[in-house]
Amino acid sequence: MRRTVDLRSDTVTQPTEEMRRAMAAAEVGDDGREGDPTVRRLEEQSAERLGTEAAMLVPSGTMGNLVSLLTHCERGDEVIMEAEAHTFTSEFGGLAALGGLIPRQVPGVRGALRPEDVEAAIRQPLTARPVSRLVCLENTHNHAGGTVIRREQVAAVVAVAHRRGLRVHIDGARIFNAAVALGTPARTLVTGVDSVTFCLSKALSAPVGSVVCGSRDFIARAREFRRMLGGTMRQSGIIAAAGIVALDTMVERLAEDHRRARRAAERLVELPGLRIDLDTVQTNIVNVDVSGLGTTAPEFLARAQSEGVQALPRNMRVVRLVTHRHIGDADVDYVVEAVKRIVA
Ligand code: TLP
Repeated sequence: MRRTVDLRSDTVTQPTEEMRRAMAAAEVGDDGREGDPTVRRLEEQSAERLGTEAAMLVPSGTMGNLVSLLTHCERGDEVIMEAEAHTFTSEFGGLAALGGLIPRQVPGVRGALRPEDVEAAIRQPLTARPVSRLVCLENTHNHAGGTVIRREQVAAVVAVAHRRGLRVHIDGARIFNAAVALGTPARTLVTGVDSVTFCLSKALSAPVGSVVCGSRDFIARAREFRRMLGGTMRQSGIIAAAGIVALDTMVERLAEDHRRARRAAERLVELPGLRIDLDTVQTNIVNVDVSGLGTTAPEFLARAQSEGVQALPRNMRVVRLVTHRHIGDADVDYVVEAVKRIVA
């Protein structure tokens, strides 16, 4: 039977009933003045989970990353990041346009920066050179296909960066996917880093919100940049209430999304003309290269859409499939059958 399966992103997840109830009942205050008690609770809980001194709610992952970069850097500074980092490819160049920062793209291995490549990219402090100030990591790495960065890999980059006087920020939009996939607490994956942004509004199913975590001093300064960017909200406990439910109830179940992504990938890779690097299918994202079909990703997706399957192109050759809370086993079966018809 025909159905609609939305694999465009885990951002399409709807808030749960429990989130809606918590939002309706939330105790709130003016977060731009004396503070909002529910936001404070979310921030304390987030700091505790990520093992940092403090945390701050922001409206989006994009703002969380930008605020963090602005807080760490001065205009003209250079920020080392993986070549396909979301902050570089998909945040409208905000770091350069709004922060005056220079992105230095370093190709990684399945999304992970190698410490020796980071070291080589750090500039010697000479006259007229930009100052290498910050290294950004992304975990999981969206473009590489939701790949995880292990704690040793993070620690190795942190060691190089700190030895050379640079700070480290993690775009952890999907850090809990990484934590669940590795069976490692999120706080262990960010040990030693100077700041982290994670998102409540993706696979964790909250309607809005991301959280920036760091030291007390870092967060105090970040609050000024959040206000500058218009990200200081008022009775935002309404949003935070859903975020608390997300952290309490939505983390462990991410394993189901990972299992379904894997199941989809293992079956799709059997079909002629489709290429998937199964080693990259570690969490809830599957990159499918459709160029072997003699078609482009947008053409393939138009066919998929007519079968009720929605997804987004990564580029002209690669389609991205994202599993999430609204995708069940029957949806995976349906997608595989629909793709079989397209391939045929
Ligand atoms: N990613 C979104 C879109 O690209 C908008 C998606 O569907 O995957 N870091 C990473 C690694 C992300 O994947 C995203 C969003 C962000 C930051 C930005 O978060 P938002 O959309 O909350 O600004």
